[in-house]
Amino acid sequence: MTNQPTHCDIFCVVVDNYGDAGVCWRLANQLAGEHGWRVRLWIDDPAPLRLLAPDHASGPVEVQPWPQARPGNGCADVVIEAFACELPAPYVEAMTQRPQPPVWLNLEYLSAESWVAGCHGLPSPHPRLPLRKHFFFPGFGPGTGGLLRERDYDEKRARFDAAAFRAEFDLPPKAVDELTISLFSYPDNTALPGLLASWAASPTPIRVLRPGSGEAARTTGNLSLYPLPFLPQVRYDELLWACDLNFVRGEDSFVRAQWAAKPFVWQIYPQAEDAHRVKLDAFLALHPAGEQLCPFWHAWNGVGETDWPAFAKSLPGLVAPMRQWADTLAARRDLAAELVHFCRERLK
Ligand code: TRH
Repeated sequence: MTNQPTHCDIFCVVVDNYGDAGVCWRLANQLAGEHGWRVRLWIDDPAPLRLLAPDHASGPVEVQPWPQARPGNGCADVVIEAFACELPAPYVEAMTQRPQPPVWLNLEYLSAESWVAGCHGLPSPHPRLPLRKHFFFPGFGPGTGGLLRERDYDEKRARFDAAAFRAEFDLPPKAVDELTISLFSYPDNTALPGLLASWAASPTPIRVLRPGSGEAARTTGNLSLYPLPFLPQVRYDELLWACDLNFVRGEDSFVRAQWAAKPFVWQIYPQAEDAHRVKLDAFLALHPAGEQLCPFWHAWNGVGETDWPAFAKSLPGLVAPMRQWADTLAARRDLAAELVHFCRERLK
C-alpha cells in the first residue's frame, strides 16, 4: 500500500428501522476517525442519519445520497456493500478499470450461529467480471469479523455522570430502591402490555425510560413511564449506562447493551418462518448467563409468558456474567480493526 489514505465507499440501503444505517454510520466513523481512511457513505434514505447523527455533516465521513447521486468516475480501494444491497452496475464496471481491483466486501448481519466463522472471509467470484467479493461476518467468536467498538469507549464511560444525565432530562435523582430501565423494542411486541402491568404492580418503584416513543409520561402504580427523545447514537450509550436493565432490539443496540455490561433483554428482529429463534438460541448458548436469561428472553420474543418477579429476582446475579461477557468480547480485535487488517492483507 502507498502512504495515501485508503479510500473507502460504503453503500447502504435502509430496509426499515434504524439498524442498517446505525451499523454503517458507526463503521464509517471508526474507519475515518480511528484508521484515517477517506470514507464516503452512500445511503438511499438520509432520514435515519438525521436522527442517529444530527451533526454528521461536520464529521470526517462524507455522506452522499444514493442512488440520486451516483459515484462518478473511479471507485475506492475498499468497497463495502452493506447487507447485500446491490451496487450500481456502472460502479461495478468501474471497479474493473483499476490496475488492481478494489477489496470488495459484503458486510453481513450479526449472528452467533456456529457456521459464521466458517463463512467469514470467503470469496465469491463475480460471474462475468474479473472481480471477487468477500463475505465479512461480524461475530462473537474467533474466526469472525468481531463487533463494532470504538477505541475511546472505556474513556467515555469513565467520564459519564449519571446524575447529570438524569438532571438534563428532568428526571428526579435516583431513589435507593428504584430500578431504572431503558426500553427499546418493536412496536408490536405482544409481551409488552403484560410486562407493563407487572411493573405497575411491583413492590418497589420502576422508572422506564423510553427513547423515541413519542408517548406522554404516565404513572401507574409503581411504574413511571418516561418518554425520551430519540437520542443521537453517541448519547444512546449514555442511556444504557444510566440504567440498571436495558431492553434492546435488532443488531446495533443489542451490541451496545453488551458493551454497557448491564443486565439486558434482547428482542431479536423477527424473520420469516421463525428463523430468528435459532439465532436467539445460538446467542443464549454462548452467553455465560444464557440459562438464566432464557425463559424471560424467550417470552419477550413471543414464546411463553414473561415472569417479571422471577426475572427481577435474578437481576443481581446477572451483573457479574454481563461484565465477564463484555470483558471477553472487548479483549479481541474490534470489527473496524478486523476489517482494516483484512483489507491490508489484500491491498499489499
Ligand atoms: O432499528 P433496529 O430494529 O434495526 C434492525 C436491525 O439492525 C436488524 O438486524 C435489521 O435487519 C433491521 O433493522 C432492518 O435496531 P438496531 O439494530 O438496534 O438499530 C437501532 C439504532 O438506533 C442503533 O444504532 C441504536 C440507535 N438508537 C439511537 O441512536 N438512539 C436512540 O434513542 C435509540 C432508541 C436507538
